[in-house]
Amino acid sequence: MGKRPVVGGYRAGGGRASTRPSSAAKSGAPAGPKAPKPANVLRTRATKLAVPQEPPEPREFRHTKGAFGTRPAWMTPRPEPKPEKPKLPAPVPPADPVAAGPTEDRDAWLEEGRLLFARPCTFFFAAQRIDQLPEPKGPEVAFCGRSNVGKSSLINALAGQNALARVSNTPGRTKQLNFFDLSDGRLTLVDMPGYGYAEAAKSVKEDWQGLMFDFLRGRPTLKRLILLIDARIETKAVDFAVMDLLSQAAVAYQIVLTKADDVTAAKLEKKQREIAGLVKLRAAALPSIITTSSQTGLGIPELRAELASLAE
Ligand SMILES: Nc1nc2c(ncn2[C@@H]2O[C@H](COP(=O)(O)OP(=O)(O)OP(=O)(O)O)[C@@H](O)[C@H]2O)c(=O)[nH]1
Ligand SMILES: [Mg+2]
Repeated sequence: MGKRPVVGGYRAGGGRASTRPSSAAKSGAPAGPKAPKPANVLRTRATKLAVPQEPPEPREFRHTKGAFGTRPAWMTPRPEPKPEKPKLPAPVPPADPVAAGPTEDRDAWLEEGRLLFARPCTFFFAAQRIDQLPEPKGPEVAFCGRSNVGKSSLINALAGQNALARVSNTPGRTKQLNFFDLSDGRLTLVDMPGYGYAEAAKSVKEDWQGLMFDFLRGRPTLKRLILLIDARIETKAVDFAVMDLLSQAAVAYQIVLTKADDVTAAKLEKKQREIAGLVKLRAAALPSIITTSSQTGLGIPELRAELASLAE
């Protein structure tokens, strides 16, 4: 196909033909095939002016996993520095699980308890009414607390006998005042009916509780009441009511926590603190609390020693 003719500056068939002399013509160089450009020729104005610079520091390229997938660490906003926590007062040291007793000559103190309970402990009387009580013959200690708190079990553990007092899973097992003679009259232990037994008929509850309170109020030989509180559960309103009644009747009482084997160490400590706070507010309550388990024997030597201090 031949070249189209140029007419008045226009190529026939459209398109303007250039009338300018070619750069080759301007320089006087002979027109011919274009020479290849050297590879390092910078073509743009900006890049021609650009001053060659040091290559940037290589960025650390850690990836973090975020809500939108993995991204480099430098894209992740830095977390705000955490405000400093206000300093809390130093924690109160945990209550000694068996806080009773002296720190000096403790072994001698414990030995007194061991010797007392090494002697025979025998059941000798049951009273269902207040006018049936046995003649007082020596110092007495009564064990009182909610139904099922572990009163009978604790008496068995102290005496080192399994079946001295009747133990039962059914609350309300002990329905009378049971008297046990320890070491030929040196001390009498009294196992009391429990209070706060929700299932019991109202008349029955009144009988038991009436008996319990009449005994507490009118027994001159009663040296101390051991008030049992279940370490596993919250202290109930009825327990507070009994503490108030004991204060009114001016009966000295000591709180013993039971079933410590069946509670976590943290919960037990919380309970000990709670009870320690309670006894501080009640004049008739002894400040020392004994934590026990009839199953593991925790606190039993300490409770024996406490009771030995009341024996004749
Ligand atoms: N894990 C555990 N269970 C205990 C402990 N002491 C008593 N129990 C259990 O608690 C239940 C009630 O024990 P009891 O000794 O009969 O309680 P109580 O206070 O005499 O009860 P009432 O006579 O009904 O007022 C029984 O099933 C015992 O086995 C203890 O130290 N640890
Ligand atoms: Mg009982």
